[in-house]
Amino acid sequence: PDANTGYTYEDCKATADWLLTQTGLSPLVGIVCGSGLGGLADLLKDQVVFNYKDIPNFPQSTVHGHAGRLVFGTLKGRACVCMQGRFHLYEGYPIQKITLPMRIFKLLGVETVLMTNAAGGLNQDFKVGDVMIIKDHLNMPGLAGNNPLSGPNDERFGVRFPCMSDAYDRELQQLALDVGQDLGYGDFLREGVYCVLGGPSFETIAECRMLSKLGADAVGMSTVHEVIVARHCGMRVLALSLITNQAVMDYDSEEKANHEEVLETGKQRAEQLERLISTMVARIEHN
Ligand code: 6GU
Repeated sequence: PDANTGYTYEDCKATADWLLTQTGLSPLVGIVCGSGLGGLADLLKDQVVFNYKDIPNFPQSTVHGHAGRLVFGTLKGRACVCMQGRFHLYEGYPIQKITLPMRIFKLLGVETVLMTNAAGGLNQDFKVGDVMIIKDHLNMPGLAGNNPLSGPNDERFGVRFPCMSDAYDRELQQLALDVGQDLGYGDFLREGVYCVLGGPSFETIAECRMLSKLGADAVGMSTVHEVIVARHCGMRVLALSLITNQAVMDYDSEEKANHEEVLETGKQRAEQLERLISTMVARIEHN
């Protein structure tokens, strides 16, 4: 695979078949765990685990807070595959490499993808520890020409010009709200627009103000690329942002965004987020 053309369908098929021969499992649900939120993978029963470095074509995780493992198993009796650790633009990978696992999910038989991430809160009504159900996104790298679907299009995955106005599945958003209410999480569940940036530097104050004016409620460095590739090949998507810190919007503020705070908030809310997702998995319907 090269940076301009990405992986071919055959490359993806080879990786998926390699995994299928080893596990014999064809999960309907795929999960991608965000920074500090990988504990969910540990809840899977009857695990079959692969280190990313052992999977043909797979990139490696290089970020603290991201293990690099693909975990197969069952959650509430449902077969799942879970990425414990994801890939980011700022790690230096070509964008097609970051999103390769979505195509592997598809070829494994996954129909629904649940994603989490850690994000900075731009919406002034949000508090640290809030969980935002993503209803739409602003794709800053994409607007500037860095889209994971750039390059030749293979129709076996999807169409050349996929629609993104329905990127985030409405039914799954409603299910997340319902499950959240049932678990007593209503107080910290929010909805909003997620803005992705390339990172790894956090935003300046002026950038945060700009993003807020543009309609973003939270800002981060992941998820959107995966969502685009997942939607392109017809999987349903739900994505949740844990607001791990407030983006700094004010020149008087003493706050400084940092990765330690991101991981610390992750720890405090992780268990509830895990319960939210596993309860959703139990209630997701597949045809
Ligand atoms: Cl404040 N910004 C970005 N870009 N990503 C984040 C974050 C902030 N907090 C967690 N992830």
